[in-house]
Amino acid sequence: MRPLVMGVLNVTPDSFSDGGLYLDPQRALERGLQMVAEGADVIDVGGESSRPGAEPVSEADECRRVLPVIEALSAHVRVSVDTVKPVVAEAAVAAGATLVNDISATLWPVAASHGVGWVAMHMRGTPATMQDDPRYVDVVAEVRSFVLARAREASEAGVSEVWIDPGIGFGKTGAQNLSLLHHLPELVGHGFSLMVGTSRKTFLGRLAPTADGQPAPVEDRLAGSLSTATWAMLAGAAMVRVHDVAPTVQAATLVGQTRLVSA
Ligand code: HH2
Repeated sequence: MRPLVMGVLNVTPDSFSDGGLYLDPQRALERGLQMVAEGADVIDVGGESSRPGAEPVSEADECRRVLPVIEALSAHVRVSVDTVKPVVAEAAVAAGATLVNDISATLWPVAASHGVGWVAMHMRGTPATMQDDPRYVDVVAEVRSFVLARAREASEAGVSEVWIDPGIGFGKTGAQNLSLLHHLPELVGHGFSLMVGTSRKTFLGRLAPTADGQPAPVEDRLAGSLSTATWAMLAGAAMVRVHDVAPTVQAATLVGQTRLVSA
């Protein structure tokens, strides 16, 4: 079986890549269905940007943004909700989401009480402060022990589907992101599925700077996104979170087929 592809659908005015494009629920639904047609296995609906310095959103506004989209899309595909708010997670599950994608790694009680899956992602601090001089003694060991501890807590609380995610770009320098990618196999084999999100992130833009030394703009980060998603899948990620679904599904299919050949 090939690794799963989670398509990103941000119903926000300010997400770093697709902000402002899908605030209208009908447009969001169309974008979601387009990603389903391209082969997405899960659509991750988010109503609050986590980019550094993003404006906080109230529970009511976040619900207003995500719930109609989740309700409509969940008739067609598995839907996850990208939130850090228990109230929003609960309402999203009632609307049809079956996976809580939680960058704060705190919402497992919601997943436990509703019998849905949960993603434990590592972040240093909060989105507002996470990129202020991130330092670790050993980034790989610290991220691994954090996500595994949270995952075990969730498992003990009764969550049967637990994902771990190193949180690429969440309070990490470019070098720390690369180190985490290099050591991804150390997150595999602990009893939890690994998911990874590198899609269009700034460190990929910095690897391919423009002529004046600026990071490549988001629309020019496909090569980095696809190669790091493929890297992650080969390293054992069971799911990648991406904006560019069609090419990533091709890469995932290739990874799945090479596994069959070597079996
Ligand atoms: N990255 C983003 C948001 N949610 N969830 C998981 N599990 N892993 C990730 O790497 C991850 C995530 C950031 O990307 P995006 O949603 O495109 O941007 P924004 O936070 O600005 O809405």
